Amino acid sequence: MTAPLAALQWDVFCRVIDNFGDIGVCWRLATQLAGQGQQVRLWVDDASALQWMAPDGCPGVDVRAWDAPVPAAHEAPPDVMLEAFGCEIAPEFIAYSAKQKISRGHKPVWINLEYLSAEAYVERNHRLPSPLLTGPAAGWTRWFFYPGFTPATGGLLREPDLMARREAFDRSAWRAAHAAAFGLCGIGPGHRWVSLFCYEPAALPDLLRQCQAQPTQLLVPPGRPTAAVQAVLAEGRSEIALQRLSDNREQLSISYLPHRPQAAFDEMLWACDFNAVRGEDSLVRALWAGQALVWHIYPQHDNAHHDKLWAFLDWLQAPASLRQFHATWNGLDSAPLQWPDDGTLSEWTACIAAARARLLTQDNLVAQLLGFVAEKR
Ligand code: TRH
Repeated sequence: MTAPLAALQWDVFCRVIDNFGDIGVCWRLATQLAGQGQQVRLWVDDASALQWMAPDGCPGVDVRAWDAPVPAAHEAPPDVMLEAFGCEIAPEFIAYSAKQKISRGHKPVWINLEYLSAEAYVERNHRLPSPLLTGPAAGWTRWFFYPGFTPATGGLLREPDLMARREAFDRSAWRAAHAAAFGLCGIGPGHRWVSLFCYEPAALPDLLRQCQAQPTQLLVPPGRPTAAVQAVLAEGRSEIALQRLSDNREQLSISYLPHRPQAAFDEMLWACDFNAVRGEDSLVRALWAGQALVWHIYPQHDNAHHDKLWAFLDWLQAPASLRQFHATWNGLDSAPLQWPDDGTLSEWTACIAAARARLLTQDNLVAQLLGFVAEKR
């Protein structure tokens, strides 16, 4: 049993490759560490998305530009250095940290937090050391830390009070407020609410076409999802006329959403019967939402994402219909998209709820990181 960790100084490093997942994951990590009484400096090369993702900031989290000077003499040096997704901490910071080590006597715990995957290598590589052989930190160890879906991995980001907030969420009130804000009328209890956070799936015209067959409220976040939907509509590929900010037409109503803070993004997922998500962070949040989902996986040039997708679906114990839906949504085969009827949707929801129940028996990522650091210090 590891003793609880005193408040430590964490330096978290994030480089934004594209989209919002890099900073989205790092922000959740930083705030959840701060929620456990830790002090966090978040070094990021592009903090622009935080303006809408986290407009109020967070006590205990100090956001710094990637190329800002190293901490001043009166500031606490790092107890933990965590680089997200192999982003390579700046040499200046490593040199600074090595100098602090000489004066303080003990070196920081250095962690490389990896991407999320359900593939088998994750369990094998989790907690492996990588000794540094050269440079000012020669002789130190960098530790690989893998998030994941099984007890032998680092787990997933989850705030301690998340499920309580999820339970207390009033879905009807959220939907009514959304309808009022978007001037929607005629949205009854029989409507299916669907969120669409995706890249540019080839099956999007099919999805839009099939959504018209029953009363559906489609929530489309800004950026690539909105552009993708509007491109389909403009080309007439789904036989729906181009719509404005929001519109009620026949059975399908589409709302184009503005960017919203992460907590509000989560609530959108809780409010829906079906969530299309993408990347890494929104997938995890959709699992916690416990509703039926489809994952648009981040595509890699060598198609490495195919194995990653199948590994996830295996872990999920996804029924055949949900596997097929993922294959089509991700362009892995050209079978027609089969939008679920009510019975199939219930089956998918039950699958996600069961997966969530398995995950809830495991420690969350921050709890595991705290335990790991306590062990290695
Ligand atoms: O945006 P993503 O596709 O991010 C990524 C990046 O592309 C990254 O390079 C890649 O490595 C990774 O995927 C796998 O999807 P993701 O991970 O779901 O991140 C989106 C974040 O944006 C998530 O934290 C939720 C947040 N978000 C909001 O908070 N409010 C919003 O309105 C929207 C649309 C998103």
